[in-house]
Amino acid sequence: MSGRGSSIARVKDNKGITAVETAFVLPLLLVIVLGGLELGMQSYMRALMDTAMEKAARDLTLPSAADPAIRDQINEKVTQLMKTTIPQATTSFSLTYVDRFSRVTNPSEDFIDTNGNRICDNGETFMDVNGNGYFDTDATASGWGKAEDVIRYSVTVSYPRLAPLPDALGLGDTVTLTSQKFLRIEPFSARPPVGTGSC
Ligand SMILES: [Ca+2]
Ligand SMILES: [Ca+2]
Repeated sequence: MSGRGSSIARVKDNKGITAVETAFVLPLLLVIVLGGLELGMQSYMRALMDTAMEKAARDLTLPSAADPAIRDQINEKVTQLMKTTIPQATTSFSLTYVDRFSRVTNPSEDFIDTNGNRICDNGETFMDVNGNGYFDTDATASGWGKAEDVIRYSVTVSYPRLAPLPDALGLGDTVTLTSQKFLRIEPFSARPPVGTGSC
């Protein structure tokens, strides 16, 4: 092959290599850019959600929050704030309660473990915290609770993923964020006494 012919061949080879490199690099670059945008939006939505929940949790400490209609209004404010950024955003709220903060991490009702086996048995006495007549290893209850109870108020926010990231990344089409706040109901009324039972 002449020198000129060899140069032309090298140029063609280089173009081929460049085309192959572009075919590999472009999708990767696109994923990086879209992923960055997605993470930025998630970060913003999470900050927005936390701000909304902070305000909602403060409102829930007011006596008026004992009214379910008022709590619905508080939830709606959170929802509307999330929708200001992404109108398709949906929210789901949850309220549960226990009688004290330590029961958030250790939700079992207390009992007198006379035989030391860490199980409420053999007629051992338990404190029926949730008043259902039974010993519960998890005394967490749904709803608003009563005076001095500790409320766990949580929200799940979902919205369609903005960037069409490949399913191969396993990210799915929907972004789901959660936030929770703990607050104590003020003793606006007398706390009812806790009964006992026998396992
Ligand atoms: Ca026992
Ligand atoms: Ca019980």
